[in-house]
Amino acid sequence: MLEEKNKHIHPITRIIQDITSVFLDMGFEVESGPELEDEYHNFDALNVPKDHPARDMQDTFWLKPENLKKLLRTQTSDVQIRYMEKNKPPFAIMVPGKVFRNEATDATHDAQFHQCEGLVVGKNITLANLKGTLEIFLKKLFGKEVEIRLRPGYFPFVEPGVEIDMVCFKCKGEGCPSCSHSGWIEILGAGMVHPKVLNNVGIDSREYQGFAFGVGIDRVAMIKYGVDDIRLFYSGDLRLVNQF
Ligand code: 2U9
Repeated sequence: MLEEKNKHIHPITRIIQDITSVFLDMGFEVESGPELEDEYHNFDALNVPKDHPARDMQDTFWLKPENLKKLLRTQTSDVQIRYMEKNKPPFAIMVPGKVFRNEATDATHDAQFHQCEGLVVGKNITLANLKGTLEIFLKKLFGKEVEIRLRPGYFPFVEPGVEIDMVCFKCKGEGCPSCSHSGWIEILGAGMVHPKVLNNVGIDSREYQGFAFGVGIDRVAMIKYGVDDIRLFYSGDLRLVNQF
């Protein structure tokens, strides 16, 4: 694809291409949507409680005047909500995109970053489908030797929610500084779509089930390419981009 030596693809774009191609191969469609959102599609429809801290000024960039309730999306799930408002199941979609959080930055957090979120809705969809699909995804992205485990996790838009870890690449599970000596690296959040979320978009949750997941693209790029500060991706420093 890169015909000339002096052409480079930004590492975030590259990971988005890699992830997208894995899901296209599995029959997913790719969707996108607005970065400037309303409170309903970013929070209410996703079952995020009115008093949830994520809605605070400290965590979300609200646009002025504040009474208009417009914000910079904090997750790409608003796109899945918009898709479900217009389409009937069954479907499998994935949404790569930029999201924003109003928080202090450090080596692993930035005010903007990228996510890839997927959503599968149909009849008789189970947690086994979630586990199988995401195991295939991680093996295609990181290599066949990937080993995963599921732990319980909480996200308002899924029930049950799970966090998915992979055995640490560096120490193969022995424990090292990269994995905080646990032997595992957290890579995905996921779960079965909350019945309230399906009902909010007019899908009968007694007839249909779904699973959803989210992965931080910057985190994948940091792990895959050994980049130790997320802010480098947004610094515009060509010394980073020229290596890809
Ligand atoms: C709909 C319903 C449910 C998407 C999900 C996560 C769990 C998750 C994080 C991964 C790293 C965000 O970038 S990150 O910090 N995401 O843990 N995302 S379930 O669930 C959905 C999406 C859409 C309609």
